[in-house]
Amino acid sequence: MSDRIAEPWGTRTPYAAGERWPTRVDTHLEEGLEPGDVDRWVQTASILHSNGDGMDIAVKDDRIVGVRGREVDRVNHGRLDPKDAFGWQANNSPDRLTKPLIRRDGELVETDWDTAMAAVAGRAKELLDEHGASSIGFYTTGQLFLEEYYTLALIGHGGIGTNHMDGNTRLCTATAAEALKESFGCDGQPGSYTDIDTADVICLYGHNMAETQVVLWSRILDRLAGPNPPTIICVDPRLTPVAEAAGSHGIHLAPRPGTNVVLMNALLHELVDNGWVDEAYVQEHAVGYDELTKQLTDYTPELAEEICDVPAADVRQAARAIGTAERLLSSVLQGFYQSHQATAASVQVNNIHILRGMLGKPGCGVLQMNGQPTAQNTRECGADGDLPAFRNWSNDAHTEDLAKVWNIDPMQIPHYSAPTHLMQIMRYAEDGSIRFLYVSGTNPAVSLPELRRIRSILSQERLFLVVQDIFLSETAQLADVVLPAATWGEKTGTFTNVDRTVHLSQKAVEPPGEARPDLDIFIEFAHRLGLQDKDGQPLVKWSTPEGAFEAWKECTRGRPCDYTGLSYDKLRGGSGIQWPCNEEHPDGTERIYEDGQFWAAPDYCESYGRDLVTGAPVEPTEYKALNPTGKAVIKAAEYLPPHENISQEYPFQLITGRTLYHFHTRTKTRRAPQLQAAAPEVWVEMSASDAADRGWEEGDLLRVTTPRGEVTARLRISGIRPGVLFLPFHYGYWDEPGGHEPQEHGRAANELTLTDWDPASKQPIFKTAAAAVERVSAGGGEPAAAPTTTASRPVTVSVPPTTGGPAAHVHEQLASTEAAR
Ligand SMILES: Nc1nc2c(c(=O)[nH]1)N[C@H]1C(S)=C(S)[C@@H](COP(=O)(O)OP(=O)(O)OC[C@H]3O[C@@H](n4cnc5c(=O)[nH]c(N)nc54)[C@H](O)[C@@H]3O)O[C@H]1N2
Ligand SMILES: Nc1nc2c(c(=O)[nH]1)N[C@H]1C(S)=C(S)[C@@H](COP(=O)(O)OP(=O)(O)OC[C@H]3O[C@@H](n4cnc5c(=O)[nH]c(N)nc54)[C@H](O)[C@@H]3O)O[C@H]1N2
Ligand SMILES: [Mo]
Repeated sequence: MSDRIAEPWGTRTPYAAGERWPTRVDTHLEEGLEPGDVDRWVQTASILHSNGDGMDIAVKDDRIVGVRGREVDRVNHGRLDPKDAFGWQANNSPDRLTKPLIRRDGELVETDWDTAMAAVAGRAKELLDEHGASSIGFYTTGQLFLEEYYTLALIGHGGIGTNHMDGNTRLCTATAAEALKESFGCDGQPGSYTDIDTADVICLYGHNMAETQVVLWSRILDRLAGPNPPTIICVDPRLTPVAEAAGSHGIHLAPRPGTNVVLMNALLHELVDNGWVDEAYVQEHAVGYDELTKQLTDYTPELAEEICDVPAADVRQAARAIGTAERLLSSVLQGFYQSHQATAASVQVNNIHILRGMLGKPGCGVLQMNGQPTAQNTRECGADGDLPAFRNWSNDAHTEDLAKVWNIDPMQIPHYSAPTHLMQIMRYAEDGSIRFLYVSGTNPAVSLPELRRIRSILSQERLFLVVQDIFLSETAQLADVVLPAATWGEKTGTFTNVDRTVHLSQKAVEPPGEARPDLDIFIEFAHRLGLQDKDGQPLVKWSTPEGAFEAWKECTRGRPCDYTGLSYDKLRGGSGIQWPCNEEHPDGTERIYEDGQFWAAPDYCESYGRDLVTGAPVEPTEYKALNPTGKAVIKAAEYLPPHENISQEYPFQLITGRTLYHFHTRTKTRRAPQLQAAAPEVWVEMSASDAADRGWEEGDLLRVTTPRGEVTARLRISGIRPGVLFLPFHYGYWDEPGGHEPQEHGRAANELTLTDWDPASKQPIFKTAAAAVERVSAGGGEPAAAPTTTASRPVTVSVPPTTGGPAAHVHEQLASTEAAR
């Protein structure tokens, strides 16, 4: 047994380099139930992060009553993340949406499906007739299933013909995709989670894996607890659990937020200077090396010390570890993707691997991480605006090929310019050219930057807002029509994690009330619009998830993300399987780019790349000249200062992010009592020296302001670097009296963030803003209610530890006890 709130990573199962990671099967059931009481176990995978942990849902009397990790799954070997152990309770929540809602005289009232869908399709048709396809926008998520994204992409790109389609993956891993496209010509992770089992150096760039991919971090902890542990390098301005591990097993570099490019360039500078470069690999498999070495000249460790405020000696030490590693694994996440110069910095991580020839070999992965469980599919299927199966919108042959798959005219597929990214979609809605916005599985009224502006855009009279959700979120409260969806456990489909592992997630129970799978709702929308192919047949030709999957397989034939060798049957029963999976690789593919061959040839690549400073797409002819044979592309980048800098008025850098116990806007984790109790309300983190300078103490009530708004929160004095504030972004307003906006004090971090994005990936910047902070009142010795087990651990006073008690017990079955049986 383990209290999974007090010990989120559970019991250690140490192993040595090259050994198989031991299994540990975690089970959590409703209080009073034993495994023998369960009627059936239904196969699925995690939906509350991108790790893709395989699990089974326990069903009793047609209700979900718990979960168990899947021992046979390659990803987790039986383990569960605390969010998965407890988060399923949200499915059973009494306040699920069970009927469609429609706005009548300003109020949302219950209605039937026919009325709701007639209103949605009717308004879309009117607008198509009057204003054309560009009056219609779609904004989806990284939390639906592959089958749903593919159907939505077909409707948007192939049927309606709008270029205004994006996913919240824009806020999440647009930079992961862009960095992979820039360096390797195509999205898709080179590495595999099994690289953890053999790596001797593991670098985590702006990635608090301990809190955000708990099971993957457990795998690293088990290596650290075994013989010959790897060296850990952590780049993060906060003292996260990852940084603490790096402190004892490697190096923690805590740069000023927004200076990642300088630090990366300094690391590369040292690799080149010390000859830690695989010249033969670079010569044979890459272009752009000479430009890089020229760019690096000035980026000495001393410059990094000056700009990033990281000791030059630490930079040298980290570079030596990276430069002399035999098997180097890197992972990158929001500390890079949502910070200043996102793509430019992330690409430098790829450059390290190219320079060191550390790709396509065991232990040598780059994980340009995902965050959401199904974000990879949003990107693959084209629900983020890209063309399905990594087709290149600026290559006419690719559009023609796609049109053939869909049996439509190529001219019907918009490809005259890059797809409209989300922040631009919001701008078009603001200025009135987009009149219809269909939002599914995301909560922009809490998750987008500058919320005051977003609320005013979404609540406009002239915008017809459709929201498809499972709860009445802050965004749903602003809608004209709300469509109640079925979710994970209540519908069947597949999804793909960051290391390309495809899992089947099966329906375990009926959805509540009249809630319907997102797939069924999209298909009905298409039919009501009368969308047709060239022969006058319905454009969407499937009516079941498996039908959609089979159609998707055809769409991927011959493309990098080839699914043709997969089927629901093949995915049933065992472990998830990594794409590409086809005739040549019937059991999937552990690592790609094994032979230094990339998907970067001009006629095959997904993208010709962009200018990292201006974001302008590279012209096809330019790309052909630069990279005629499809090698890896080394792209150099110079540092540019952030747009919003600290000043006398706003002297702090504000970063925002996550805590282990909550998922995003908490629509699910708030409804799981164990998780909510662990992190019940918003807090703000500040360093001990900044607090002492002001005479402030743990628990004082502070007001944080930027030119956009204010947030009031209790002070947690944590291990964050001086000059920086941290706010978790999980706390919106739906569970406060009053609903969708702040009544008195703001508490959503995005009241404060700015409208700005990376030029190449168009990912909004959530991690560099200038802020002021003042004290509203003293806390009277009462500490902030922030977790003690995570990056928010208090450093000045002793605070009762975060625990979960009996309700948070997870049963662990360790491999050794199993063998002993
Ligand atoms: N518990 C939990 N897990 C989750 C999620 C969740 O909501 N809760 N969400 C999932 C999703 S969608 C995502 S995208 C991932 C995100 O996972 P992560 O990226 O690991 O999480 P974040 O907290 O957003 O940011 C990571 C770190 O970036 C650091 N950082 C901020 N600014 C900078 C900078 O300028 N430079 C550097 N080097 N570091 C910086 C922060 O201090 C923070 O510790 O998590 C996934 N997993
Ligand atoms: N300040 C700041 N802002 C951030 C970030 C940050 O680090 N800092 N991180 C950004 C990142 S990386 C991300 S991924 C976003 C996340 O931002 P959001 O996507 O807005 O957050 P969620 O709470 O996950 O919203 C998902 C919604 O989908 C609903 N839902 C869940 N399952 C289903 C389903 O099966 N069908 C349907 N139709 N609906 C469903 C949920 O109830 C919820 O309302 O936030 C971004 N915003
Ligand atoms: Mo994300």
